Amino acid sequence: TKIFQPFSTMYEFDSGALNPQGKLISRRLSDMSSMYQDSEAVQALLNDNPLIYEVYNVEVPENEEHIQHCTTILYPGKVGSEFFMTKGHYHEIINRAEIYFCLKGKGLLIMQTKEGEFSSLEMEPGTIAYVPPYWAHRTVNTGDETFVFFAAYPGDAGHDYGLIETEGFVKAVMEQAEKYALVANPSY
Ligand code: PAN
Ligand code: ZN
Repeated sequence: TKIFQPFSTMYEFDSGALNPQGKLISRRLSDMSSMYQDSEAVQALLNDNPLIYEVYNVEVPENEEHIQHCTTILYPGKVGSEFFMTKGHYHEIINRAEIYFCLKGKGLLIMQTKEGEFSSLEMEPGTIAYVPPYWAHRTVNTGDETFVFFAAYPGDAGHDYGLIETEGFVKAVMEQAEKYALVANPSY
């Protein structure tokens, strides 16, 4: 057996970034334009193509021995009245769980199973959310500042975006009367 060397990473409290930054993933509106409800609002924003979120991912091997960990920085904003959000996914190995720890800002963690069960949890600094095995998960920035959370999950979990890309989530998170509302997604 090859022994892996211990190491640490610094979390930057102001920005939410990691140092060293690891593998950085950036997603703009054009990377997920079909996931928002209001296609006219999408078209109107596509020229600017806003940055919606970034993931700083500590690089460890993608196998069951290891624990993937990363921060997600989800910027504030809306597409029409739908809040900025992550793509969302099931794990490729669907029975792999995950822990989210909110560090900054506020948001909503929405989850669903393939049987159509739906659940949501509010996140604020200090909230530790548990995503159990079999639940797809997406985060939504429901505030007006940057929403940041740390995540840890089994090394071999993988990400399956396919079903979410075609069907979406059971509910969309929209702004209504200066609060958020969960609205049925007609294409689910
Ligand atoms: C998170 C997510 C991250 C970005 O680290 O991957 O927040 O969201 P999407 O992967 O849905 O674009 C996680 O759940 N990892 O398993
Ligand atoms: Zn995940």
